[in-house]
Amino acid sequence: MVAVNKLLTSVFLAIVSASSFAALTVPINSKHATHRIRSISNNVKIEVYHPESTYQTFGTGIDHPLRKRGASLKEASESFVSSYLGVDSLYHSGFSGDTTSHAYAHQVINGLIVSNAVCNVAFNSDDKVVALGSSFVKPPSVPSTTPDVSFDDAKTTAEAALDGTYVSEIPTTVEYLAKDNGEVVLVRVLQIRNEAAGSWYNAFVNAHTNTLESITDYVAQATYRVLPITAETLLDGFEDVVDPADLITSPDGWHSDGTTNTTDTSGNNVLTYKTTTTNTSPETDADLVFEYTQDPTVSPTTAVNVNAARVNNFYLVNSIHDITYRYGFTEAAFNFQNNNFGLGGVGGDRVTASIQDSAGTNNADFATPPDGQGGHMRMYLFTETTPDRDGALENDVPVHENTHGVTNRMTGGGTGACLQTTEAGGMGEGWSDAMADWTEKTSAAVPDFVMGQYITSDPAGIRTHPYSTNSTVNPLTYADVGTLNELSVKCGPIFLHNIYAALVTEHGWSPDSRTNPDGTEGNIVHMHLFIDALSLQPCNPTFLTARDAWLQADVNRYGGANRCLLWKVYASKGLGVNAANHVNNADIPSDC
Ligand SMILES: *[C@@H]1O[C@H](CO)[C@@H](O)[C@H](O)[C@H]1NC(C)=O
Ligand SMILES: *[C@@H]1O[C@H](CO)[C@@H](O)[C@H](O)[C@H]1NC(C)=O
Ligand SMILES: [Ca+2]
Ligand SMILES: [Zn+2]
Repeated sequence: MVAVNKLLTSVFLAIVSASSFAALTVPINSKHATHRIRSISNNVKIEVYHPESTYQTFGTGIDHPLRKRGASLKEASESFVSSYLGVDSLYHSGFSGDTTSHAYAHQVINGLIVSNAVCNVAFNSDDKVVALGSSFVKPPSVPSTTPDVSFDDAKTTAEAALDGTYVSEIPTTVEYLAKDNGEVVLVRVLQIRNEAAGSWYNAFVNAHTNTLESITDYVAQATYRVLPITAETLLDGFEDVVDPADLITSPDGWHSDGTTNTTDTSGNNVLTYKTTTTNTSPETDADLVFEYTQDPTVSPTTAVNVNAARVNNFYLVNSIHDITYRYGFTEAAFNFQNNNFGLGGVGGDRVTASIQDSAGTNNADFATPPDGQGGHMRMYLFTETTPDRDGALENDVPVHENTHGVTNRMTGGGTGACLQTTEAGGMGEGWSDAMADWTEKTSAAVPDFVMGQYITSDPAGIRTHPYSTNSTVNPLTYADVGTLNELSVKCGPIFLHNIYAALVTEHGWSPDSRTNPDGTEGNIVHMHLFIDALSLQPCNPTFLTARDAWLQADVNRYGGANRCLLWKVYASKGLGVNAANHVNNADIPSDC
């Protein structure tokens, strides 16, 4: 989602000193890394829990029992986890990228998986283990594996509690669920969706007591906060882009699903529509010339403006598909495509993008169900100006939303369930902003980055601070994570903006970074580390484990060449070597 509370942070700003954070004492929210309160409706809230992940990275790697024996990812990861942690696990998904292979698994007790006790193991090209994340639990006792509650009764409970209907094409399962009191409970697991309301959950209903125990929320959730108006004229940045499809990453172009060609805003990666999924363009163009000039003087709902918005959104989602594919968000790495061309992963899951969605205003959201179920983007109108403005016409917004799909799919092995805690969700918001920051660069300059200034007609945009290397302009540090709600946890991209700046200063800038990931320039290095770290990091990462995943990604791909550069940036924002529990630390390794 893109909306944010600007007022909240003004409170702590008064006490933050950008230059000396050592003396700062902040209330610690110890639940940020493991819990999150989800609002189902105005009067229903549910606090979800994910056992804390431990995360170890191993530099150039450690041995595992089946190393160099041609074992499958499943065999290698299960045997390593068993020997290293003494825990039984069941492989869920995995893939091999260009520098690392990744396996994702669940803990197993009495033959049943524990839904929220997971692990991920990464192997380098030498078949050594380079990273292990795990949130395994040791319950004092374990309830019977036999449900007392029928599926129909659990379904009734879940549908009533979540105001939606069971998604019958997704098989229901019986699993264990770890609770924050150390117990595990037996649960029936089923998907519940309400398309009109835009809600989409995985529901965990206690199979002995028939109560809703927890949810996974697939939607990077919408809020409807109104933003301040300041008068400013509409920007006009439209230009014609000819044949933008990257035929390496979208081999049949953007207007084909591999079997059928289209002449509207639908293809293998995305279907963009207004109101109904068949409303993909009133004037389909056999020559694929989609030139609609936005008329900013009339309502966004005027036909020409609907078309301009639909085409722009289609262009952006395809572009993000193609760019992130180049850097590793492939079919096997759980991306969004209908036809996977036999390259792994589960297909049938292109993004559907609804523009000018009538469900809300002044926001946007993106739902990321597991691999094989389509991602769903909703873009709303922004009502702070006359006429209204269209979120689909400010590139920051669709890029931000689409990136929720990338980060939710790549973290934790395509489950869509691994950015669920407050801290991980907050970083998700940050990565989405950072992707927009990256895609909008046209030179080596690294100006401050502002999100959402067009839709709000506010030069300050929708975040509390611009992203800036200047700590007066953006004083947020790691310590702020402990005090803020997730919408305001924007420290992730603050680090990322500054890491980007440092990498470009060190290694230069490539104008071809969107299609050529092989260069050595800083913007290319940055996007490799960004994408690589997503698959490496544990389920529900914290700022600390996400940092460690970046450092390990640098070892895997660049032999650790950027280690000191990264540490210096992290330390400058409070995430130094001895940072912990949302208390800043500025230490860097002694050899840096
Ligand atoms: C579909 O489009 C592709 C690429 O634009 C083209 O090569 C192919 O011949 C088309 N297929 C059909 C059936 O028209
Ligand atoms: C940082 O921003 C402040 C406030 O805008 C400005 O006064 C200062 O000159 C900036 N510092 C640098 C190094 O640009
Ligand atoms: Ca897929
Ligand atoms: Zn968001």
